Amino acid sequence: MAEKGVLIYPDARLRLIAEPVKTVTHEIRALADQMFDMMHAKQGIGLAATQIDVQLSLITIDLQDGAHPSLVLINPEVIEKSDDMLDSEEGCLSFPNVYVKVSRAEAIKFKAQNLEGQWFEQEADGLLAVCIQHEIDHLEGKLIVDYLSSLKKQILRKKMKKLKKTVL
Ligand code: K1U
Ligand code: ZN
Repeated sequence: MAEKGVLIYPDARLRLIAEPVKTVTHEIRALADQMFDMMHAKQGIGLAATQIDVQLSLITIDLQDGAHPSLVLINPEVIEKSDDMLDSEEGCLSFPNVYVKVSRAEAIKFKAQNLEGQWFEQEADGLLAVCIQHEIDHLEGKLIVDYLSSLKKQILRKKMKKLKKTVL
């Protein structure tokens, strides 16, 4: 489970689909710890294992707002979505300095396993719901760029390639 950093678009590994976590082992708990460290270092509020080149269904979330506790979601799945939608400008650690307007369900119910391997269900709304949907997209190889028209997608892809060559 070695990792070097957060993968930057258009790295093809961001398109890989995560495998389910079979057993929550010490290695999985260590991976979650490592992901929290990386996410906090980059001032993110969420991170999917796919973003650090680990194809396992695991996400970490920490809104750091004093209202929502941090979350580790193993094998997460959305089981209900509101009809009400929320449009927001989403950032992504795999797209430095890029914000894309994405429309997502305003409220969701999800299930996941925790670090003890126990399944639980929870409801989320607002930024937490948006962040969980964004991270589950990562586990499925889907990225914010996929919510853009093909022309805007092409422009962003060129811009990111240039940025990767010059800065990253
Ligand atoms: O998945 C990621 O790359 C992390 C991403 C999560 C996310 C942010 C905003 C909407 C949906 C999902 C980030 O954390 S990018 C950083 C960012 O945009 C942000 C940071 C603090 C507060 C609010 C947004
Ligand atoms: Zn992201």
